[in-house]
Amino acid sequence: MQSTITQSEKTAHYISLEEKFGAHNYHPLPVVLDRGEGVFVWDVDGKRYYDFLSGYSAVNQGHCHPIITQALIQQSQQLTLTSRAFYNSSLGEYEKFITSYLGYDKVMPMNSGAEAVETAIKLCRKWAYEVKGINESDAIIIVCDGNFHGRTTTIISFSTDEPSRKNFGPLTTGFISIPYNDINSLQLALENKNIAGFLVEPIQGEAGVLVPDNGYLSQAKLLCEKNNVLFIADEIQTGLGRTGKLLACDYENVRPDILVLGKALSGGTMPVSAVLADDEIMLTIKPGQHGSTFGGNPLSCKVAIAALQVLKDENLIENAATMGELFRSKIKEIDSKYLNLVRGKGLLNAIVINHSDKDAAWNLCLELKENNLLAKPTHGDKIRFAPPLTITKDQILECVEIIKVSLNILD
Ligand code: IF1
Repeated sequence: MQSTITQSEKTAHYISLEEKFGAHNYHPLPVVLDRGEGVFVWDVDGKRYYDFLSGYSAVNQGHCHPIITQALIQQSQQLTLTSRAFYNSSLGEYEKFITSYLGYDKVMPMNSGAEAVETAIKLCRKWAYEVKGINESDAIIIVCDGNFHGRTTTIISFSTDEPSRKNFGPLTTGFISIPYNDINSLQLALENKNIAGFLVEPIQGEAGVLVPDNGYLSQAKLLCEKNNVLFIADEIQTGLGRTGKLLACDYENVRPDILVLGKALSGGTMPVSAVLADDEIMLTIKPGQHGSTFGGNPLSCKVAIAALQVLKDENLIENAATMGELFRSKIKEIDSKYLNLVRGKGLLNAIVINHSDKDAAWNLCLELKENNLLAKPTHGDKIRFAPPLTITKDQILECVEIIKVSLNILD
């Protein structure tokens, strides 16, 4: 009893600090994390949890992966930042590594996901004016309803999510939004000769893990090719093994013209993002036209090489595919009237809760937390399940049991 009181006081202390001194742009679950290793995190009271959020899919390689951490430590003692005013001895090695890993001519290194999406948008526009020949300022990029690509002013300009956009205007123009997973809408939109690009998430994450129909991405890519429009894939969340392939686009053998990566590119250790494209596109941006203080810093480069190497060396992509299959099949076996459906690919999954109480998904997450599993609701009735890709079969089975037992709270 004594220790329970101390525990909650400790947790309350940290929460009150964030409440008082931090901006209120988040509404976290009431758990204060202090340590992580592999698929587990521990709170300040030493309670252990399965992490089914993985830093929004950034921690694909597992928390504090020793090889990634070692790369970080080693490079942090050698050289962390030069700026791009000078060359550094890690950047070229990294650029060679990641372009051959993903099969592109060139990479543009950035930091956050939103920054990389911004970069992709700028690249697409530059290409539209200087290669495709659209009149300046007329280029339009097609996006999809329900998209999530980040939080910058330009990116929220084409968000269809009201809280993301409202009262942040004036907004950036040059985008049109069409229904996701609707090839006819895309075909229609492409009749406009000023279309420069189609920006798409291969699976919509924020929308609640919406998996498009088989063939949607490959047909979309074909239409883009026909119309000389760039297919831009935001694989920030879906990429790097999360969905059971290196890229979610690989399921349909689609090679994006511009590929955007982030999150797991550093294994969750620091913000590292990247934009990949071939020369015709990438070389439209010349010195002085785009950049970033931290983009391509030696520390990020060494960390990203290690993070990518770990994915392959530990067969995490294959593991995500098999563990994902197992997870969905076991969840489907749960007999609960509140469990509407489970969907996803690899280890990017979500369940939809069917309950009259609009707080049911949140309450279920609180119960999951009590039972040592952390997940976060999205859009009220959906819960995303995305553990690190290092998770084992026994752990998946234990977690399904936790979810099954926790669902009883909804009765
Ligand atoms: C938050 C979701 C995940 C992304 C895709 C770009 C970015 C993200 C496909 C921007 C970021 C995060 C950020 C996060 C919530 C979140 C998220 F719920 F919105 F969908 F991951 F599941 N493209 N997604 O998913 O990357 O600039 O953040 O590095 O709290 O805003 P960033």
